[in-house]
Amino acid sequence: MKIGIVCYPTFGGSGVLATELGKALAEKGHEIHFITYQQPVRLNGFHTNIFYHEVRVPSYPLFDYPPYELALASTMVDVILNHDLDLIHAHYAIPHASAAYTAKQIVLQKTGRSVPVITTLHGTDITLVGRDKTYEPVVTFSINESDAITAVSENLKQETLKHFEIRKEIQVIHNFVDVHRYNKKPLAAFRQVIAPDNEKIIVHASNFRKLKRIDHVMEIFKNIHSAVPSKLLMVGDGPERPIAEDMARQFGIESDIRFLGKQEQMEDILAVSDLFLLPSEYESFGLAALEAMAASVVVISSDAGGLSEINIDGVTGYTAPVGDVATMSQKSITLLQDEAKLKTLKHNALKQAKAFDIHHIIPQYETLYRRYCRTGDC
Ligand code: GMT
Repeated sequence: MKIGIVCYPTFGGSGVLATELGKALAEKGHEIHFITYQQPVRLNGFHTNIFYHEVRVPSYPLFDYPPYELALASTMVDVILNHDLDLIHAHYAIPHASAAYTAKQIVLQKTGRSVPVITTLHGTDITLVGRDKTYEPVVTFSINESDAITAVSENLKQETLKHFEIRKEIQVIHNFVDVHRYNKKPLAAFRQVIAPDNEKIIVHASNFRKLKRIDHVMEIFKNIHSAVPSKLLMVGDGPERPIAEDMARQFGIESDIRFLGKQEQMEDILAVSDLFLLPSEYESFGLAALEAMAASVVVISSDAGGLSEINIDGVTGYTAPVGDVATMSQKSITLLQDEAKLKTLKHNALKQAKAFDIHHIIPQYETLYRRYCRTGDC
């Protein structure tokens, strides 16, 4: 099939997921057209079945706010017509689902063909931004006008139904991970540089927004550090980073924390890590946690949103209510002091990640796409 994927090209989970989906579909012989304002970060290397169409927003002195959504819709029309796309898969409702709706109407008027639009809801498009009165009517409308809607967790499906008037079925297709890619041997030299005295390695990765509770990451690590020789790797960047760096200095543990910034080779970092901390206020799914589990890293997380659908308390890691820093710290310490238990949970984490392996999930998207393809075409 010829599929247009519209997504954010950044390090955020929705963009990562959409890019990995496109790459996997291309491997299976589909023709994939990414339509976005920048080359997606995970779209590296050449593939004969992958095309990238950059959305350019011409700037005019009149525009205080460049109309990205219009440029996106026009680019989508162009790509649909010139490449005869079978369908558009929009990741993240704002503004992708509404731009896809506009493009669909234009193509319908021009050619009489109704191009199916599938919208995948990822999280903050529903729980934060989408619920804002400024956007809500457009979000509700464009979700309802999508031919199919998917959500990345059962929790996100329920949140969507609770807060929006949705008249259509929402199918849950969980996020996925390529276990083969993450389940790799640790690089001994890298571990040696990070933890020369064989300290435990704790890691956190996110966009450092308030919702990620970076302050709790720092407090949990302070507690772990006081009981177990350990190092903390902070991967990513965002508004809370200066606060975290300040906290590290206040706690006097700055020499045992490395802020690595945005990283593309997460698998190498995870391969040397023992625990992944994700105390977020909300996660629709927590793709970063699943990637950690695929690298046999035990996850200590909050139980918010869809996190409990992947991180099973006491089995693959531990969960605690948002803000319960004491429990998250205590569970981490007890586990790090018990090698046998740590080994068991690492094993369980990998086993659980395998249930979300890319090879199980891609066929679910393909089955969905086939429901909307042109008669006899696929
Ligand atoms: O978590 C973020 O801030 C990024 C955000 C995004 O839209 O890229 O991630 C959301 O989508 C991911 C992929 O489906 C999920 O794994 C994240 O849990 C979700 N984030 C939130 O719900 C806060």
